[in-house]
Amino acid sequence: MAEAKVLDQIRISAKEILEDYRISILSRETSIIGRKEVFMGKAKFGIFGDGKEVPQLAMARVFRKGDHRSGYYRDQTFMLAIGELSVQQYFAQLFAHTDIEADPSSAGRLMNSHFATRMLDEEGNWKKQTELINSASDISPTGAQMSRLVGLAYASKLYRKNPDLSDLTDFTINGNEVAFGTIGNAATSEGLFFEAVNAAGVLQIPMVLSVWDDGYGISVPNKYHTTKEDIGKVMKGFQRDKDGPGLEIYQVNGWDYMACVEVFEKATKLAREKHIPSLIHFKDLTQPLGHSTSGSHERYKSKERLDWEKEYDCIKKFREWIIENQISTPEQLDKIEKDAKYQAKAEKEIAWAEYLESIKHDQIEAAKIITTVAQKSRYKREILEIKAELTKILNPLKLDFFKAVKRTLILTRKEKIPQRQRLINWLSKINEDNQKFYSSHLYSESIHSSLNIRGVKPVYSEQSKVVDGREVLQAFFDGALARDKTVIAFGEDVGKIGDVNQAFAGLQKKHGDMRVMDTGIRETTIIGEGIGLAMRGFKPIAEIQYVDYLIFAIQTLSDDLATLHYRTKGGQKAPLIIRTRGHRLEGVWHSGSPMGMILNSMRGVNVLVPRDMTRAAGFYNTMLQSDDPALIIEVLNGYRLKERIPDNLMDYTVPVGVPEVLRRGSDITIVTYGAMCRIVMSAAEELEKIGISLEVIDVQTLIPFDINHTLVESLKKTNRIVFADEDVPGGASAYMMQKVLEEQNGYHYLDSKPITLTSKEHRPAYGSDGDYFSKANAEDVFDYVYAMMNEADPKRFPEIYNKNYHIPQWNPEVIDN
Ligand SMILES: Cc1ncc(C[n+]2csc(CCOP(=O)(O)OP(=O)(O)O)c2C)c(N)n1
Ligand SMILES: [Mg+2]
Repeated sequence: MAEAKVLDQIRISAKEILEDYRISILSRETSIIGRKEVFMGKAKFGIFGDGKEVPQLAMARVFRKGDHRSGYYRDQTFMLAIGELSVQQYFAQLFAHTDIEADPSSAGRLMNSHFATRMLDEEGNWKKQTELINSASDISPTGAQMSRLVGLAYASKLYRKNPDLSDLTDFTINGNEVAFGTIGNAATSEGLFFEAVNAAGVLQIPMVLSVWDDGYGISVPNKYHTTKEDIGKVMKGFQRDKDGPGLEIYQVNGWDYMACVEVFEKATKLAREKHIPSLIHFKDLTQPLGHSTSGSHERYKSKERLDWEKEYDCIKKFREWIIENQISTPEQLDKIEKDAKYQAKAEKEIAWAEYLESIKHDQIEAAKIITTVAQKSRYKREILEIKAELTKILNPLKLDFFKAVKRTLILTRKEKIPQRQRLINWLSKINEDNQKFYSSHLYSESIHSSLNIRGVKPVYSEQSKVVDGREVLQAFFDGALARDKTVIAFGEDVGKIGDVNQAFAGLQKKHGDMRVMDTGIRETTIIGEGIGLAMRGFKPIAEIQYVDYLIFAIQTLSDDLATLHYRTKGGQKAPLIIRTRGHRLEGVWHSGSPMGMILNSMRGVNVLVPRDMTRAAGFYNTMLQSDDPALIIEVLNGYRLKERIPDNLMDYTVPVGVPEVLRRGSDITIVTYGAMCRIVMSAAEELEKIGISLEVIDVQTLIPFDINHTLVESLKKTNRIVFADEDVPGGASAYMMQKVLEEQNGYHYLDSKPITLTSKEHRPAYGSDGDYFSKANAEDVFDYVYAMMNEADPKRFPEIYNKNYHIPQWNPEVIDN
């Protein structure tokens, strides 16, 4: 009777419960073995999902095809239960096996327990998500899964509310898809968590967010993380009630299987049917093996706590519950345990054997060739010692062989031994392989790569209208929204007023509030929203109001967006366009041009810096056809400058990686971008008057940068070069200099010291004078260029100032010393 009652209540058969139990044991055993493998030196680091098994089994019960997960490193039980991970694959990742088949989540690129499903086919196109279990790729920064979770859930809402999209059945069936989030208790202290939860409450989206609360974040107990030590309690203000919509907040003991199943059923029903978000606080979870392999939890947990954790281990409780309710017998459960443990061990062994096999071939080859070189070399003894050292290494890695080969080649560098060539060939093959294993897929490698989008020149006629720059963009965005129903735009003030500079003015009214939307002030979640939407088939244009405020979102941009394609080795992508504006206007927080910061943190995202709105429109058009993500920075003080709308506005594109020569000249090449183009051009006119001929080049795109190496061609002609921008000294100007002088071998052609002309180190001061004396201006360009000519030909270009007036970066006095 008792049995029937329980099973009736949760509508799960005894068989299913026992299968869940089996998976919980399989998962736990995987953790236990994994930890040992790390301690044996077979993997570098291990972090496991022990102590969180039971609620994850319950989550897997309600998760359907088409749904998405955005979680963190504790979710192995869920991934096993949902059938998207095998124990063997789990171990392949632990061992850093670089084969996609072996580790589909990351092809050995991520540390263990960073899960992902392969959402793209081999050509880089989306698979049919509605027929798949979808898991966004995990990242390590705590709480960072939250921002994209909002986008993954929001997509369902947009799909349901916009009937025009109902045929996009690869991504949605009536917006029924739920986005499941998971997060640790300690990570809820991150601003990302609160920002995303608030956004979910505002947007009313199908998000089911679980907090796995084990009382700790590494060694730090909840007392230091959470007000009242209870995140569920703290979140009560978000509870939907008579005052308005919000989230449904639940609190459940994570060791209580039945309660876990029930709560997921309730929360998921609300999400799927009504798009009401939930937060479920799973309390009283444990960490039987401690936080990770980095240290034991006995160091910081009291005996009482450790005893309690043993008592409340969720699997122990699950077993007790099964027996108590006569769903199975202890003997039967013992048998399940024994089989599951056996399976975990067997799969681990296969994973290890396959990993070894994958590197063995090259190693044997290297060892063989080293021996043949040794036979012919004067350094036979030393080389054989190198080889002997290799054989002493317990689990030799690729790098051990690589180093040994290099040492052998250095030793024999003066010898003419034919076998040396074989070693060199081996090195070059390994290098090539390793490029594929460790460095591919930073950018799209599909036919939709932005590098494949050809440039289409603007066409003008007598009918071409002359308008404010912002109207060029407005016309383009209008056309883009009309042309492609998956294009959407959102950000602070983007909806009703059409952004602070009016490029979307009237477009919400025309295309609807499911296409052009206002958001709250929450930059990092704006980006996350864009990532999630892009991962679900939209072409989002996410706006950050000023480039100065991009800093709030750098974490999401850098850790999530920029790494997504790389960290999944082409398994996932987010073709998101981020629109922002900057470079120059007023004061410390409205004039920034932190391009170096952006370039150094966002490799993996195109960084495009159009000098005017026509160029910007061309870049939007390029990127809307591409599957690379891009940041497009418009010139903040250019919206009211007059431009002509190209007649072919919707066809015209600006290619990425192709600089444009704005002015031909013969004395000095000046390389710049963005708002500086106009300034440099005006200085060039003044310089022309006194007989100095500037070649002005707008690089247009910083990532990718001058793919055809045209800048060095200009330098070959002028032999003098200046890199000018509005970043701090050593910022993007240094990046450009490295590209031209080092990558393009520009140093060969220099007759003068190469110069960077930048803003001051501090942020720009307010007002026109503050701007003038903080940022590079036309007079600075003139002075720097003139000083260069003065040094080259003092007779023709006598010094203008005396030695008391110092031109930074260019002071002949300093150079003479
Ligand atoms: C932004 C960030 N800060 C610090 C860390 C280091 N770190 C890794 S896990 C962790 C504790 C997380 O605890 P919790 O969120 O409770 O998850 P649990 O590991 O307990 O499941 C910390 C501090 C990190 N990964 N990311
Ligand atoms: Mg924790």
